[in-house]
Amino acid sequence: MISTKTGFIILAALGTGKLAAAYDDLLFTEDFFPLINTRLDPIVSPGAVSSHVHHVAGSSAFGASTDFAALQASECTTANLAQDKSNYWVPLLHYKWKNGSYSAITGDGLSAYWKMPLTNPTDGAGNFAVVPDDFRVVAGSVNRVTYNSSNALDNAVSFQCIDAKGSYDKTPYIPTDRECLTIRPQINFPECWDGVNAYKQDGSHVSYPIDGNPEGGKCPAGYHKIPHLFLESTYHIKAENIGEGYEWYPGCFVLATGDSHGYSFHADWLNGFPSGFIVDTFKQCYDGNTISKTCAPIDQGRNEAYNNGKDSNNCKSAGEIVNESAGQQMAIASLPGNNPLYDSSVGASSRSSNSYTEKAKVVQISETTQGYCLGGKCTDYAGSDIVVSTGGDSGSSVSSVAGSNVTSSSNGTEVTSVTAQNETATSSVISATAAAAATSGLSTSNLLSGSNVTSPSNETDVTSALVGTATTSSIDVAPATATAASDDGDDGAELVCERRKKKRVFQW
Ligand SMILES: *[C@@H]1O[C@H](CO)[C@@H](O)[C@H](O)[C@H]1NC(C)=O
Ligand SMILES: *[C@@H]1O[C@H](CO)[C@@H](O)[C@H](O)[C@H]1NC(C)=O
Ligand SMILES: *[C@@H]1O[C@H](CO)[C@@H](O)[C@H](O)[C@H]1NC(C)=O
Ligand SMILES: *[C@@H]1O[C@H](CO)[C@@H](O)[C@H](O)[C@H]1NC(C)=O
Ligand SMILES: *[C@@H]1O[C@H](CO)[C@@H](O)[C@H](O)[C@H]1NC(C)=O
Ligand SMILES: *[C@@H]1O[C@H](CO)[C@@H](O)[C@H](O)[C@H]1NC(C)=O
Ligand SMILES: CC(=O)N[C@H]1CO[C@H](CO)[C@@H](O)[C@@H]1O
Ligand SMILES: CC(=O)N[C@H]1CO[C@H](CO)[C@@H](O)[C@@H]1O
Repeated sequence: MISTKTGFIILAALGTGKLAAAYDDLLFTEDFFPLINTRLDPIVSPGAVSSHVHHVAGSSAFGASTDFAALQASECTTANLAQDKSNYWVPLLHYKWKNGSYSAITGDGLSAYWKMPLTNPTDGAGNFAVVPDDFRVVAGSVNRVTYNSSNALDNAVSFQCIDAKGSYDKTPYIPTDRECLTIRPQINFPECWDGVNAYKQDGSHVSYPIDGNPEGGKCPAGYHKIPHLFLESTYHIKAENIGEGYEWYPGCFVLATGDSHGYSFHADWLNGFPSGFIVDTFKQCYDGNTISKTCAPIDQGRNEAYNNGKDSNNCKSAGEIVNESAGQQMAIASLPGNNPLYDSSVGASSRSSNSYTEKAKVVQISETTQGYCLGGKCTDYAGSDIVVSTGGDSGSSVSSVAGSNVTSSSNGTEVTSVTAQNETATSSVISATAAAAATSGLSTSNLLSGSNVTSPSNETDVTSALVGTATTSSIDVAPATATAASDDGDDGAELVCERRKKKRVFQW
């Protein structure tokens, strides 16, 4: 599947090169399984909890302070190119339910297209600069609130929509005039570099070409051409990837930044390639006219033997996570961080600036914390110290949280359903819970289940509780990994388990 895709794109790119001289030519592609969805950003917020949740792919070392050395030393990557120990991340896409809660949309991970600016080299054909090992770059801007079609940065971001009629349209914003069956936020990275700095906070170590076209062109004076990265994050929009009851309406998709329009979309690349890899590969595989279809470093990198024997499908995060839910298994009342809903086309003023105190912390990932992705299936943080997010626009109602010893830290938070941590969900356990609820006259939709579930705050409104009455002391969660096998047709169980049964199937 992947090689078919690659083959197809190479052909398409060669065609493009002949017809439209202004576009860069493809060198190689990469497909990434998701690694983790969490509120960390080692480029923009090193060592700290970052401002919004990221959909992260690549090296297993990803954490709050990851650097080139940590990437190179990491065990594996979720890329299908073993040499690439980089991390890449974008804001996660969420669905806003009509009741105001949010669910993360299960994504396909990322795809990268490495292109070489063959058609407009500034320093002579094939003479590309090699970026430093600790090169870092952020493409796009989280603060952008305008769109100017003459501006390369604004043109770098787009949303590809495939609708039910099969039409395949690209807009600079998230479409609101039709339902997309597939939506793909995507971005071109700058392909000009100042030749000196590995990173500058203001982004001036890199630049887009000067003519407004982010996909190829002349660099500003003093900047050198570097390989061009185009990054896609694909979401298939259906109940399976969002939650039962999903229904499209204009404005229902919201980036983790709180933005329903999309101008704030951006992406980060923390370099983890072996020194000079991309330019060396170009030199080895470009025959002066086209890129060879067989290219030794790429062919070799597709082999899992070079990824410590791990297929990109079973490379698991060994880095860090933030102790909160990203809404992947249960809907959350607000987006993690201080990210109330806003529309980036209305201008900066629509972005509210609540006073906000960060409560969440950076935690080393482990089997206890869960919260990582494996084979395209992602779970939320489930450590004992989970924080209920209340920083957003929908006030104090938390529909559900998951974790062992779940506590609602915020005063007045309404918790209507809690599931306890501890794995091995089986249909019999879930049924037992639902059956116990039925016999005790409790409403399954307000079921508080689990061992040692406590509601410490007196203001917390727990509408009903079922503690310790199930036949096992460790009532499931086994979140996303619970499969359709647990669908025993018991409607009571469905209510409790609908989110955790979401299939996290990575598909191409
Ligand atoms: C749009 O961008 C171009 C090129 O950067 C600039 O010259 C022009 O002033 C911008 N237009 C507006 C309305 O900002
Ligand atoms: C997680 O969040 C809680 C609540 O704010 C905090 O007190 C705790 O220290 C955090 N856990 C870790 C391991 O940092
Ligand atoms: C849950 O709470 C009990 C009682 O406070 C405590 O003994 C136990 O260690 C806690 N479990 C976890 C996983 O934190
Ligand atoms: C909002 O609706 C979703 C989908 O039905 C549900 O999962 C979530 O718990 C609801 N939130 C509240 C606060 O009721
Ligand atoms: C909870 O909120 C109420 C009213 O807003 C306040 O009176 C009370 O002191 C708060 N309790 C805590 C523990 O913060
Ligand atoms: C909770 O509040 C009620 C009335 O508001 C009070 O009677 C009760 O003692 C409180 N419980 C605790 C544990 O503080
Ligand atoms: C994943 C997990 O935390 N599993 C635990 C479930 O509970 C049993 C018994 O308490 C533990 O042994 C498991 O480690
Ligand atoms: C999983 C867990 O924390 N179980 C505890 C529940 O509470 C009983 C009694 O308080 C403990 O003995 C269990 O270890």
